[in-house]
Amino acid sequence: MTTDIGSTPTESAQTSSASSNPPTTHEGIRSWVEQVAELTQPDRVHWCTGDDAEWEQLTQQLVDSGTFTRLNPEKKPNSFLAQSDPTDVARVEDRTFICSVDERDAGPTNNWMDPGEMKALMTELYRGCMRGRTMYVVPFVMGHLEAEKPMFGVEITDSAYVVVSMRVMARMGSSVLRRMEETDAGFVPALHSVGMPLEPGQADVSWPCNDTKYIVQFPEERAIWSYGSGYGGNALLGKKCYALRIASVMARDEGWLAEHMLILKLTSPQGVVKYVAAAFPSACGKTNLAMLAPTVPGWKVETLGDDIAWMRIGDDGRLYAVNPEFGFFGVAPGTNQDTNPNAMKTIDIGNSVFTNVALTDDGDIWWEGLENEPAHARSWKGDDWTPDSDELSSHPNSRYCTPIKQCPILAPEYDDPKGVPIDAILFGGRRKTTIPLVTEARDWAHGTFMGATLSSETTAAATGAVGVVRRDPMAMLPFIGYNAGDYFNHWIKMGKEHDAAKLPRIFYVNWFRRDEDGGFLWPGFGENSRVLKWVVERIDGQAEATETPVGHVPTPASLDTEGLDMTDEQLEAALRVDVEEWKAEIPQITEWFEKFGDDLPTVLWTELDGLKARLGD
Ligand code: GTP
Ligand code: SPV
Ligand code: MN
Repeated sequence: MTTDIGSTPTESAQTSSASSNPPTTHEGIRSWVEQVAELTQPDRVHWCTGDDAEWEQLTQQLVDSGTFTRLNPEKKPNSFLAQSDPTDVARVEDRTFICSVDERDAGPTNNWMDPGEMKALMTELYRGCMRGRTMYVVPFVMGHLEAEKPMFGVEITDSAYVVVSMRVMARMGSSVLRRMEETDAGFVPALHSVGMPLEPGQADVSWPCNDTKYIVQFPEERAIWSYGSGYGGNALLGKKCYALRIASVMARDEGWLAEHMLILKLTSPQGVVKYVAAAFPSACGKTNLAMLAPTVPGWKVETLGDDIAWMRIGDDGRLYAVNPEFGFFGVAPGTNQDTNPNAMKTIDIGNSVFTNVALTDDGDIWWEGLENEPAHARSWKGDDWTPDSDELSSHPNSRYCTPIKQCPILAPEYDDPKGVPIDAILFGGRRKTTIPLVTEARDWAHGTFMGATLSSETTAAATGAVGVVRRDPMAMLPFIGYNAGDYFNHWIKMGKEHDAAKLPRIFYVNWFRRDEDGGFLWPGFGENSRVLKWVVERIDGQAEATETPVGHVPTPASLDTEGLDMTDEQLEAALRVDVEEWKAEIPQITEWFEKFGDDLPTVLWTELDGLKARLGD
């Protein structure tokens, strides 16, 4: 490592005064870092190595500053709890912008501002915003470093919490920087600041952030500017900002797909392997399905990813998926030994960061739905909490951030840069009514229609109202980096330009349908393996289905219900296609499609006409 002229003897080789020589020969990175330092005026610049010593140093620093509480090492080794500012707990969709050159290219579903105007505005916000702080430079790669074309990024941030979390969530540090230098690689510049400079003598707070927030993507430039929030989806810029918003634009231009999907490997009792990708909106069950412990005997699930899939057509014409991430940033509440034993095993190994969950008196974490409810704990807000408290112990969008390599059922194919050939794509959402447990699309265009009209109740993963049904196309509403009409067209084109027989079959699932008393009709979690089994049997031409106006739905007998604790009536209700309920969807779908004007592929109008006709007018 190069010696920094400006560093004091006590500082590590990677930390320097802002003006000293950076430890890289990569001109593009050097000049960008210099430029940002000039604007934001940090006290120090730290080039992240990603090594253990750096982790030790930064986590200890976060403990000392009160951002982190070190958990009891006998319960959760090398793990930490962060309590955020109570206003900075989720993605901020109303503060998220796609600043394309033309407003038309952001489409009707994104916030837009002229890129020049946005840059002028944010430049003023960034001016001096890192005063009194350290500026961290995080070289990272989404996907494999050994990929044919590695997808590099550099995040500049003034948050050590972000650096530590990025180390869990993405491949980052010196090895990535070296590869970028060797190949003089291009990269996505991703600038982040919590937006809280410290004046001389001013004490820091445990979770610095700013009431003014901007999460901004510049799609043509492939650049990301984020300001004012420390929360995962707003601040770990490799994740939603890069791997979904910017990558979806790259994917459109280059003929592939960047999707909000889990990836799993399913092995039948006969040893037949299938790979499934599934898109459910935020906090609607991807992590849980990805790590499923099947209740159907003999079936095995292994995990490849729980949030993002990049999918490209391979030489054999099949659609191959890779998970560009390196960790899980999972919803904590509801996770337990019963619903997701594999997530529990993953976090129990340690090396994890928990945000906005409760701290037990013996230094462990707790959240709603976890076993062993404590008699007393410190809530996510730092208050005394007991089971009688009126408030939740944990924020509904509290999260665990944990290395994917610790997952006991991680599929070995995770390490293959080529990815896995996807056999089935599932779309799904949270709907109390209307949507059956599982429906198979008739073909790719119909599947695209299902995805494009996907609807779900909003969750705590984003700020704003919870429980409101909205269209969330392909579970990508907050993540499509361009005009959603063009995005639908891109999906349709994928089906037209490639051999349909080799593409995945498409299904629509709903684990969240309710009975009259408001209870879930379907037990979900491990029992979802019954639906996966039906999906595989459909692909192999073995399972029966009823042709309904909305697609192929299982006959009750075709679903494996051996040992399932459900009455025939309940099962029938979970599978029911209620023509009146569906007729009520039509005006909503029509209104949704009308938003896109001429940009909506006509095929989708044709699909809607077909649905209307089948429902009978
Ligand atoms: P993001 O990380 O926000 O993209 O979410 P995700 O799709 O990975 O959601 P996750 O799997 O973390 O699930 C969110 C919530 O849904 C948790 O509280 C789960 O307990 C609950 N959940 C997951 N699967 C099921 C299911 O099959 N049935 C029911 N009723 N709830 C489920
Ligand atoms: C989501 O909201 O879909 C998440 C969590 O996966 S975050 O990465 O914070 O956006
Ligand atoms: Mn997500």
